[in-house]
Amino acid sequence: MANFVNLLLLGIFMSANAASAAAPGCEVGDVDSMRFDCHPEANPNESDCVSRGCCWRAATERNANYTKHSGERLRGIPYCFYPSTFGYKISNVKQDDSGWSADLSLASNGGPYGADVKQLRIVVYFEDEDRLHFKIFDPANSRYEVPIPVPAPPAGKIPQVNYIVKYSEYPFGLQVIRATDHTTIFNSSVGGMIFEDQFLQISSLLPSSNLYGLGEHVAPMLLDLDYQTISLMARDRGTPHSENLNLYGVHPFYLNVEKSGHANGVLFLNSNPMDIALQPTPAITYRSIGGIMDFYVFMGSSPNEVVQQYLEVVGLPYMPPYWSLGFHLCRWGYDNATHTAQVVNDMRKMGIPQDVQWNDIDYMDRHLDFTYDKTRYSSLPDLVDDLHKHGQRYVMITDPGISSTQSAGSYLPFDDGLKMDVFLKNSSNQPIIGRVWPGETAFPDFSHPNAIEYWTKQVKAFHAEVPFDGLWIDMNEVSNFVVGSVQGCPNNSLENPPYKPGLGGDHMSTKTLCMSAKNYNTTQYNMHSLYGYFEAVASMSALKTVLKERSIVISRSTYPNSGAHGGHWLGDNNSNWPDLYLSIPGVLLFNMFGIPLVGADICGFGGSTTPELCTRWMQVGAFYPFSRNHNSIGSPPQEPSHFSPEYADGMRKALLIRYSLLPSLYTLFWQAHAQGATVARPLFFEFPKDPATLSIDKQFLWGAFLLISPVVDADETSVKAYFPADRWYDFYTGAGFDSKGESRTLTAELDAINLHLRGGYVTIKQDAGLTTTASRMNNFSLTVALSATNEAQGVLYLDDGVTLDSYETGQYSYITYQVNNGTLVSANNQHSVYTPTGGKYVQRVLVLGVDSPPKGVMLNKVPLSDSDYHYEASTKVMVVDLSSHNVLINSMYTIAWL
Ligand code: MIG
Repeated sequence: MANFVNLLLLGIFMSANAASAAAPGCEVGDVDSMRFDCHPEANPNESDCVSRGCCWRAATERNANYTKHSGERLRGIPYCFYPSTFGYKISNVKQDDSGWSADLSLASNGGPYGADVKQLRIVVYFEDEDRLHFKIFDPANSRYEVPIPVPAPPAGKIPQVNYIVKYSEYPFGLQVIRATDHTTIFNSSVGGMIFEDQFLQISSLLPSSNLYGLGEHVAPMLLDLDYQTISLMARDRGTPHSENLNLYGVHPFYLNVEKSGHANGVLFLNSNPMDIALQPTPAITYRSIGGIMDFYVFMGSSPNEVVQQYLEVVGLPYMPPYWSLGFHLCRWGYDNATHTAQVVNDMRKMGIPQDVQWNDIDYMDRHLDFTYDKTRYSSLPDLVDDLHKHGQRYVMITDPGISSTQSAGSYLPFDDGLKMDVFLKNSSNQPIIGRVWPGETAFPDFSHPNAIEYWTKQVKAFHAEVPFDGLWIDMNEVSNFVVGSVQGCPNNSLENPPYKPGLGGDHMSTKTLCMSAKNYNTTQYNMHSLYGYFEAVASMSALKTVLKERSIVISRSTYPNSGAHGGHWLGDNNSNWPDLYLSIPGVLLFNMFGIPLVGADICGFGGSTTPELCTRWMQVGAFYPFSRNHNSIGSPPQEPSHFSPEYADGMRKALLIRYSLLPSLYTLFWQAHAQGATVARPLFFEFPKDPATLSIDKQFLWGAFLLISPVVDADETSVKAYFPADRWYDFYTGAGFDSKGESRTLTAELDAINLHLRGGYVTIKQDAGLTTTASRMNNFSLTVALSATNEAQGVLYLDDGVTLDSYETGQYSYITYQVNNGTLVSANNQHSVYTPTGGKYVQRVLVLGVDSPPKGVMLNKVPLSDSDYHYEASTKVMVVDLSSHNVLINSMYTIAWL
């Protein structure tokens, strides 16, 4: 009898399944790639799947394994997928001046992670010619939205826009189509949309699988769409072992390059922990555990324009001080100030450029912020003084955790924090206490209205003791050595959300505070990944008040808009070759995110470097926009001055080239600040129509004009470099060649890094000194790299390098260079207010690619004497010596050759 019942139940069960597989809407799964995963958690099975209102069927194609991956994530073609009838229905569509709005009603099963918001509202803003903005939210209950500044939607009439927006009624989906070429940029008409309190999901078809971004992660530049799930939630995680693990920062922005070479981008403005699932369809699925759906779609249509359009929303990068583009030296484990000073002296003695010396937590008294050890570091103020006397700078680390265990009255950073009520709180409204380097600590809530005043006070007090020049803000994910707090965390739905993103199997509060910890007006559940961002805002604000000049904040954790307040280093890498290589896509990624002041720990943080590795790393690191050698405690020394001349010479040479190029690098930073350009950029940004460039991340460009082709492997004496179709010139000899889009094998001895100038661009150099202070006293030179049509152009931005808002207040000069028909025109007529101190001159002009010996050269139409120029027939380089002609760099002049 019992058996009979079982059989009967089984029979019913099976027929129900048969019905479900054939259920309306399940045909969508006939094409494996059109399946969107309805059961991303571990151990999917048919009955769970069906009870979610989804379809269950084995996959037919390759990769039909649907196996466990990374411990708990699933990877492969889903067996459990959404029917084409799953989601919301749109009604009540109303046009207005700047877009339209509508109601969305749940018209099928909702999600399995809690109560669904059955009535949603969508508002679509036609914000700009190339930017669409839409929000899907709960009209009845206001929910957390990301508090970064974004442009207000236009009040008036819709401008002329380069896109068409369509929607499907049921299931509701939005389609955004670029008008000029009818490419569908965003398309969520695939079903599976869910909006619950703690689970928001939306999928979109991608126009192509050339996808970049979605950081922070350590991975090759081109994303893998083979059923990969990227998790985003700020986490203190050195050297992740999987490319998709969540890391220090959160940037839910991607850039996509279409077959045509046109590019588009999408920002999901959400700061809750999330998974982003990629599949080869190609398609993307966002699964966030909170907030609202707030999307920006950027039409491009070039990669450079996509980044520009993105930065118009999240904020342009700030303008760094000139000195911050010099070389920085740091380590964890300088036992005392004398040791630190010794390193600086060694660098000077060896004649290796250095602008900034740093200290790690070693300098602190018992690891207390805003103190220094009066024994080991008693001479710290003298060290800083000495640096300043040599035109150098000093930066030290500050951690967010403020010791909560000092006796009352003995440690103002804690006492002030209590008084000003700025600490994050636990469920009983007391400061939540974690454990970091100083022991038990409270954590400032940098989003608190009092935070800037509080932090400025501490920065100011410490600056009166140690006159530092910038702040290194570490551990701000926020990092915590215990899970949640010293008292643990309450057991509630914020700590244990019904859907937990990947996170490599971590708890939500692994290495951080409880999710239910309270910010001023919300919880860490929402604001966790903004901790470092708000700390950077407060730190830059404090520095402006205290220093009254430009400075740097180098932050480990970042979020969109962080670039407006400082830079970033890529965190704890290791001294090995793969990490040297991966630093390049890391740097390129953050340039796409609007944080161009970025670099990796040169020579590697953890582990022991080797002289060869460190030399190669110093050479590529000399071309990181932010160039800092940093080392972990216990690792052998890796300061350039530590190596024998065989190695140190190659390091010095690379740094001297960097220093000679600083006027051009600084101009790139200004273009980033003023126009949203990238500083270091991938080759595909300049050559998007050349498919060979789409995955190149072992070479990169500075702006449009300098190609950097480093050695990233051991024991190499050559490097294979790709040259997109254009004219290229060897940086060292000036000899040029025309590439048809080809790889070349270049000699790469240990003493030099391969560099090529791109035809069509004018590079502005200044003779290198050993500091930027010294370099700025030197004269300039120009290198004109002629294109195949004998043309070139360039710009130079000049200011004093330190004054706040030099550009905004007009205290700068802007010089343009135009070259054609054998004539270079330098023009200062757009803006010419700043003149370098003492007046600086153009000493030399090199013209590369001059086909035949010049018959004569004229400066401002006056012939130069024969001894003022010469021509190298073997390289086709013409050198014009202007040293006896007093040509000011910021003046109008012409140079013509026949
Ligand atoms: O728990 O301050 O990423 O650069 O040297 C480690 C010591 C804390 C982590 C940073 C690293 C720094 C180190 N810090």
